[in-house]
Amino acid sequence: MAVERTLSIIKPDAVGKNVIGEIITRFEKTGLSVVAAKLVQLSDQVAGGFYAEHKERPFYKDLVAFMTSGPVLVQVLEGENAVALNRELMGATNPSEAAAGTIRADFAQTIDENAVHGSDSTTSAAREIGYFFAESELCERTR
Ligand code: RTP
Ligand code: MG
Repeated sequence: MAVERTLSIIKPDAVGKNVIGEIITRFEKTGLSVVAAKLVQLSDQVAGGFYAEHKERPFYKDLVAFMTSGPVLVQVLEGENAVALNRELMGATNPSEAAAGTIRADFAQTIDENAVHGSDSTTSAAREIGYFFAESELCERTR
């Protein structure tokens, strides 16, 4: 399997609950390594641009309001099969449908405030990583 990078965001609800460490521990325990990370307060413009693909969806306005409601931890995870592995650890978008033991099952209550984001493909990952990080900010770990 290929070593991949994926963009992970720990959303304002989870940052507010002080579970950044517990969530990152899950990534580290499954072989994913943090190669870049920053805690940031997103502006409307940055959050709106990040979720531009959802601009016409009914939940877009609420999504941007939520993502700007407090700081988020934006990070790049690296490892074998990182994109799919991260999505597996996160669980379904709606926490009530997320498999037991997943991050969303354990830390999120609603589809609107669901603890984490993870890139959904290697193509999205490349775009999303570039949206938040310069190439020079990505550290060498497993490569
Ligand atoms: P994410 O992008 O945050 O990793 O989540 P995802 O791929 O599982 O879900 P996506 O379809 O990309 O939706 C992005 C985020 O929008 C919110 N959402 N709300 N109320 C709704 O029906 C609804 N659907 C999506 C969620 O916060 C979701 O994570
Ligand atoms: Mg998505």
